[in-house]
Amino acid sequence: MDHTHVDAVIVGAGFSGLYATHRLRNVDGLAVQSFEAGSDPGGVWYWNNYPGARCDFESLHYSYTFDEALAREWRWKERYAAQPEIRAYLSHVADRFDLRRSYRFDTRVVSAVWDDSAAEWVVSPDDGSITKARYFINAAGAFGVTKKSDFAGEDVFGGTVVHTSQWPAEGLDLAGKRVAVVGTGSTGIQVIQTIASTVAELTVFQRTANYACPLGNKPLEDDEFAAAAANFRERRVQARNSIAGAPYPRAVRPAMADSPGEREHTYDTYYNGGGFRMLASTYFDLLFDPRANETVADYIRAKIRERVTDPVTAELLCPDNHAYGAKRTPFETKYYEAFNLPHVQLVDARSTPISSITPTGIATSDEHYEFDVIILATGFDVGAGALTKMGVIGRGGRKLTAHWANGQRCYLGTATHGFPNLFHINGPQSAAAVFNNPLAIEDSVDFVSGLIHEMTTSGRKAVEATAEAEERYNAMVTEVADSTLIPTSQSWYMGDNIAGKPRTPVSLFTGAPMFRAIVAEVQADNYAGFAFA
Ligand code: N01
Repeated sequence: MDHTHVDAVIVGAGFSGLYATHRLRNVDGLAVQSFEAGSDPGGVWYWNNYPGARCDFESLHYSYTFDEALAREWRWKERYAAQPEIRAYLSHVADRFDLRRSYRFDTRVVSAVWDDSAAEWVVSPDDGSITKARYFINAAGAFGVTKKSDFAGEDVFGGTVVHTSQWPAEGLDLAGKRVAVVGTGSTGIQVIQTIASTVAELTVFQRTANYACPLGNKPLEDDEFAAAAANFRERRVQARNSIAGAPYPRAVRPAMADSPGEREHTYDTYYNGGGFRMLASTYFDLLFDPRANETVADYIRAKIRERVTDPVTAELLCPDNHAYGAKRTPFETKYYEAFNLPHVQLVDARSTPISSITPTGIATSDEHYEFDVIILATGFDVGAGALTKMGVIGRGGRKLTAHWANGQRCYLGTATHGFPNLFHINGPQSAAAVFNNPLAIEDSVDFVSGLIHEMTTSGRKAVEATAEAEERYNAMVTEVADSTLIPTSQSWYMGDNIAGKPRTPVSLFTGAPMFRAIVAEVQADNYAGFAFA
């Protein structure tokens, strides 16, 4: 059969795939073929176009750093960009660096098989073509697979049922409708606060209350943008050297070293200050010491009680079964005030779980509710789920799904033993879950580019993580997670949200600087942990 031959196949056209395509093709001079299942660039920002979708990292930080002119010319409108603006930015990047010509859009990779004798990947997308490539780059992201619905009856529902990550491109008119939202994670909170004022009735099904703090969004002023542009290099270096990959003030004190009054003052300073500062800039031991954590948890619960008028609803909205930050922290804009509206009600889906979707609504263990629209904000199978659906077969015919049967393991979040020349951009066990993603992505792509350069200059054809390096790294990822409060809660951080998924930390929870130091050491040590052939 006819086939195309390139140096690298890249899957995905989000932040990862676009930068990988630019770096490997425009900078490193490789022949690249990229594939994307969506019709346009954007990745997670293409698919997640639900009402209120917005990034909770500031736009001035949540953007590429590899090209200073790009950073100066793209004038972000808001402090925290909404989905359409991020999608437009990525579209601009694709045009500016002439990336579209390397892509086949609306095309999904369905098989990727390693041919050991030729030392190349044989990649088959769903258009019937075949592309052979020395390198196979997984830039499909961690949030590409929607969590399967837990509820029977979707097919019998007479109205519209929609998952937030599969929102219709043409939009959905919710005005005057009776709407249910299931899920109160980052996504559910964004949807609820956005649609509450336009729908006729809103019923929120909450299984776990969350610690949401104000996002602090506002228009980005000219002087803020000018200051960021003037100090571009310095700010980006600071960002990379900061725990979260954004230059937030670094917490330097343990919580219990302060008096209750001093703690209150510290939390007051950051509660409205925006995004992850509440975690990164208050006290450094919030994620390690349960007593320290309880102080911030109490503070946020008190804010919820102040903001929600009905005491029963307020109590239900107060988290009571996990530590602050042990589940990924969500951010909000007048979310709690939405529950003060007379047509918004909260259902406790923990004590009265949803049993099914019916022809006219939702049945819980003790009541039936009628709806026109049901919105499932129930999350994702986070990790390399998209890659596991691509039929990946490595050395000796080993399936990737079999290799990962006991958990997704990935040396430095980059390489998997038995799968030569398969490189993940922030794959499982990278630091990306707690690291400003565009920066984490650039670091990951640059590392892969360096590895490929090393192979080219030394005349090697294949490289993979050794079994020992993968095992040792996995042990470290687990040990780091175990030193925090994260495993004490149930969330996608540990794979808990997907039934039957092995419990494994999805990320290395060290923060950005330590992860970057580990990677730099591996590089300086002639790519220790990688075997070349
Ligand atoms: O998903 P989630 P998400 N019955 O898994 C509930 C990123 N993100 O889409 O906690 C009832 O966090 C579930 O309840 P519980 C961000 O990293 C970023 O909100 O399992 N409820 C939970 O409330 C985020 O963390 C931005 O008890 C059920 C919710 O559904 C990640 O995406 C914006 C249920 C799922 O929460 C995922 O967020 C948005 C059931 N059977 C998202 N099953 C940015 O700002 C599930 N739930 C960048």
